[in-house]
Amino acid sequence: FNSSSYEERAAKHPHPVARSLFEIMVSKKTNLCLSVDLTSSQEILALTDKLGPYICLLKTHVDIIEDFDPDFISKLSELSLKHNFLIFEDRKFADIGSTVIKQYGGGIYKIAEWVHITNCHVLPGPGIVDGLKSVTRDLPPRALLILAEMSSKGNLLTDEYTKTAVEIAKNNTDFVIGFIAQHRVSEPSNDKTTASGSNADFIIMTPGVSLPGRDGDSFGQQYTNPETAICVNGTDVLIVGRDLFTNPDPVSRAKEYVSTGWNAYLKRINKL
Ligand code: UP6
Repeated sequence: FNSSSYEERAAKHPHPVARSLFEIMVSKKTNLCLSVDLTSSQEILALTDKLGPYICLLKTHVDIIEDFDPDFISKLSELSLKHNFLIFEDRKFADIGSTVIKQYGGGIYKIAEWVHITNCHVLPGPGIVDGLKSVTRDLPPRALLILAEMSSKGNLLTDEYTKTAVEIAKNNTDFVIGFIAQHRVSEPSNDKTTASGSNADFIIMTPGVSLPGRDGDSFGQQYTNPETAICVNGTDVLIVGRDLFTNPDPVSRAKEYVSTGWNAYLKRINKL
């Protein structure tokens, strides 16, 4: 697996969003992403302010918010500066290029304007990536993750699908910085003679992560523990939702994820 440190990867990475994510991870010593799947904007802001010091990334599902208004965006953006984390809207775009252009750049949410990272399925083919990329042309640096694998039981993302997703990512390294996946689906290659982008250092982010005790839910979610995710499966960022936001003491729980996740990372890079 990728045994380079986040520092080394930050120093070499050509994409500014990947660089800032690695730099945040190093300076805060955390690889935790909070998936703040709450439906009230007040609750989201309050929990984000509490857990902000422990996370490198905040993952949102902005379309589940019941009382969404543009003021929420400015408050969330202020929190991202105050606590130094990036924002990832888990929009899972899945339509043709010309439609995702409007979904990403327009509507009520105007996701591209305030979100550093978003994600998409590549089910429609590479045109979805071209469409999304075209929205970011005049914006500050923006990045995309491709869904290469899913955590849910019976999902249809076959090995062949995952391979194609990796190929699409390699052809778009000016925008795609990594994958939502359960494993390290692509390693940087040492072979300098291969096609452009094949040396890309993709960031793996894994949802369906929980400390022992949570086995799944009644709708097919499956969980891996943080150590396995990092040391065995080679992930870089742990995405945790319900085990944090339904916890009566989310700060203590977040600290457990931070220390477990960071120690597992140090073990992987042979620094522990
Ligand atoms: N998510 C998954 N699995 C995937 C992709 N995304 O669970 O393969 C997202 C869900 C949710 C979060 O949409 O926001 O990650 C997981 O939440 P949980 O920790 O509460 O299960």
